[in-house]
Amino acid sequence: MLAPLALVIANKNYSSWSMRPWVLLRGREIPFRERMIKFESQDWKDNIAQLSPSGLVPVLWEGEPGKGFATWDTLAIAERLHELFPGHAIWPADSQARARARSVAAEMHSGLRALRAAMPMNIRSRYPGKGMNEGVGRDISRIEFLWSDLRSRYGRGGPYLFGEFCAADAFFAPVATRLVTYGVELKGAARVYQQALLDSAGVKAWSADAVKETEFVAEDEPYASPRG
Ligand SMILES: N[C@@H](CCC(=O)N[C@@H](CS)C(=O)NCC(=O)O)C(=O)O
Repeated sequence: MLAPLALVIANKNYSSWSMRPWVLLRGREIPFRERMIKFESQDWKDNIAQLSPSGLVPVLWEGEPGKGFATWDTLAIAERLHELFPGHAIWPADSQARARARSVAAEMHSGLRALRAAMPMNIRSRYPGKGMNEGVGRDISRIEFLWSDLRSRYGRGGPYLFGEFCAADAFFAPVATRLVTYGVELKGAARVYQQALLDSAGVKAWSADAVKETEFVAEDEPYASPRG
């Protein structure tokens, strides 16, 4: 029998990597409990070594966090969920669609770096116009192309990239919120998809928690006015 799942995550306002498997588990209706370990907290200092083999979040635990079996790094977590829950459509059923979904999730994971660097996730804040530069503009054009291309090729069965909500959507969830934070407006099918992603059950639930958080993490706040 499968041990109960626990996902170790950090602050919902800031931790884009934590958001991905969390919205995937919610989106595919897989029960789990969360163990939040906030950035820069005493809890982090005391417990991160036990809760995360890599020292980073997220980590999926089968069984008690820190004692059961760990899978870390978002791509590995998606693959582990695919193996553990073959009936939950973590990736699309069609082989080519599945390969394409994995390609774009991997591209998000290792690429789109200008966007990730200049527009850090910050769900509760609004910084329209901040963070834009040439590289970010290129990344946004790439996202706009990918989203509308995938929707037209694979999206007939529902509002998401491959129809039903899958791991590829989860990988792009923090991009959808970043575009809101930094006031970037997409066009056409990409914009419609962005809204569907923001309205999806998992993203809504995560964001509702994120806006209530009050911790300020300076490293993730390049555009905030100094506090004091
Ligand atoms: N490639 C990793 C990235 C994980 C990552 O960078 N997580 C950040 C939080 S969003 C983290 O744990 N930062 C803490 C630190 O750098 O000490 C993944 O896909 O899970």
